[in-house]
Amino acid sequence: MEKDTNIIDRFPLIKNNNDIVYLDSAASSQKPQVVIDAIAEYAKKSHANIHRGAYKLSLEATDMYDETREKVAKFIGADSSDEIIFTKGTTDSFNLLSFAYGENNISEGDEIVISILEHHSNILPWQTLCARKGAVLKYLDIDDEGIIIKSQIDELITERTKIVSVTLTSNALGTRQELRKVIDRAHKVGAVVAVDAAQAIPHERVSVKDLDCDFLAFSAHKIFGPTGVGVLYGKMEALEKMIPYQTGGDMIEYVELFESTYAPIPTRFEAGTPNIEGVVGFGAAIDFVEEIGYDFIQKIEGDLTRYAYKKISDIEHVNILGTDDLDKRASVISFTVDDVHPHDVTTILDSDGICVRAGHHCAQPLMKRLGVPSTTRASFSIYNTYEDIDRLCESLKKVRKWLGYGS
Ligand code: C6P
Repeated sequence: MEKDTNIIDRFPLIKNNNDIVYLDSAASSQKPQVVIDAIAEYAKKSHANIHRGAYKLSLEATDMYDETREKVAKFIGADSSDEIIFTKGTTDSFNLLSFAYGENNISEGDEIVISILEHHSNILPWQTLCARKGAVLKYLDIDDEGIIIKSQIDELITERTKIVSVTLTSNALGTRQELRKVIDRAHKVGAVVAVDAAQAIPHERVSVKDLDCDFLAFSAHKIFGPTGVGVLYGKMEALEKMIPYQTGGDMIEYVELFESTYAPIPTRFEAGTPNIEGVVGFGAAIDFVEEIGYDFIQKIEGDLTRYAYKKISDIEHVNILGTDDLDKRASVISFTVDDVHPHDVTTILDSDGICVRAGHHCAQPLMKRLGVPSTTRASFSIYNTYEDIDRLCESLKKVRKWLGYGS
């Protein structure tokens, strides 16, 4: 693959740092200039607090904030921008959801079903809800490829199940899940379904209509946007069953001495001054994705993943985890190196300027299930090249030799 200089030119950190090979976009993607500019222009020309001022500058900032809400709604196919709640990120979205929905809709003996693939942010909020309410947390298991096993779905999701919360793409393995059967079964038994789209939405169009999920969570910083901004989408009928999570400024209608009434949805769930510049930058990130298109993203990432999978598989003592069916894999490759701890692998790669992530990837139950303490993970985005992968592989071949192994 020739370097797509057009794309690389649009990402200043990539363009200006040839010494770095950034292969950690699953943790956080780099930002294109248009996103950086949108944040800077907002700060230079349009900043004021929102929903408060009757003056023009504040109204303009409010319009910009709400414009992104419209863009997100259109981006994921929501019925209305009122179904889009801005949060700090996917973690915040799940904490909001588990408290605000769980408080009035979960009782002792109810069951919540998640999968063993989940990121901690889609585990701990349910653990704490279950502990508060005396509910039971259950896990869907995976097969050797890292795909949720379909045959257990009917047995695990029963009349007692009230919430099913599952990821569309695993952050640790990169496996993409086909959730149709899970979602249909959950709805059949009257449960609501939340989908973690944090690792899916950077790579594929995610439609809440096609999924028919009740809730969806993702973060802006994994899709070329700023950190500290995310989304909880909810079908309006599901959002109406939620109580406020955080209380205070902006989320109220009237406050009396001993009781208050709340603002309409979604403002009801956005207490305090939000990350306005982050939301404005998020709007620019969505425009950027719509401009380049998912076909373009998938072509580049698909080519890179196929190339990397083959090259990494060919390295002796390196073991890739998850499926070898690359259609079921996002642009993420997790691997172990025989006899070497992933942190040592990462340190050696870093000495060659290669940025990959090592550890349990905030998915400790999955690591246990896979029988590994941790892995090294390389993830690719549109600004990566075959040359980046060659550099990764050259460095990887040195790892065991550096540590005194023959090969
Ligand atoms: N995964 C990774 O390196 P936040 O941190 O709130 O923006 O996103 C949390 C989260 C939730 N679900 C999935 C599937 C995720 O991958 C993440 C974040 C990063 O894999 C940081 S641990």
